[in-house]
Amino acid sequence: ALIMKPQVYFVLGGPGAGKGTQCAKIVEKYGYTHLSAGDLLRAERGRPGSEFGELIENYIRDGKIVPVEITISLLQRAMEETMKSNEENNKFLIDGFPRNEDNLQGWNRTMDGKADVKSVLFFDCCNEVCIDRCLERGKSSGRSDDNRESLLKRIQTYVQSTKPIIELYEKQGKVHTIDASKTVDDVFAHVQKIFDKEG
Ligand code: UP5
Ligand code: MG
Repeated sequence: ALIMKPQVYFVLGGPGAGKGTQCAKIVEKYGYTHLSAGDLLRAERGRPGSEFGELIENYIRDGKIVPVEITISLLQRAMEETMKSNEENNKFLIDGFPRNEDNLQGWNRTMDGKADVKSVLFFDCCNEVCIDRCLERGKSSGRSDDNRESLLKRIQTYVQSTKPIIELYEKQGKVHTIDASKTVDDVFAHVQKIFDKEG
């Protein structure tokens, strides 16, 4: 049988830019598998017996980026699980990763030749809107990082560490920049233009 390689879109943008919201809509319409690195880390944090639970919680609350070995192993396992039942389930949205140089190097080290990065969806949204959305969500999300103190740190990490990664991919001509400050439907209209072309 053919060994299919995972076809990956990285989905990046500030905290609360709408990555998860748009990924859900892409899954529904285009049949991708959505892997949120943040969700995978939160699940690992809550897994009884996890040796990383406390470390992950401390990093998330401080808006810092978890060492890549942990994140990559979770992503890799999730991709393998998805493709185990059907190899043709090889289209992935990797949401919220890679966020820094350590993430990028870890990905390249581990996944080189094993997965194709098709392109990067960059949900571009100003910091003020990002903060407002997360604070609003924080009223009911239960996320330990949806508070003003954590948010300032998340924004700082985003600007200092993640933006340069997006710029790096931009230089390779791999980035689709999407204005994420519009309504959910308007943002998705732009997303659809991209996926209708690229599949
Ligand atoms: N909303 C969404 N779109 C809207 C729109 N167009 N108009 C109005 N409202 C909109 O949306 C956020 C909120 O805004 C929701 O209430 C939504 O209804 C509304 P969401 O789709 O959840 O945005 P998203 O970009 O997914 O926001 P999220 O908070 O998940 O982004 P982060 O990047 O901050 O969080 P993530 O879960 O990816 O990471 C959390 C932490 O995990 C990181 O800070 C880091 O500590 C750690 N992490 C790592 O260490 N490594 C990783 O690789 C990944 C994460
Ligand atoms: Mg999210």
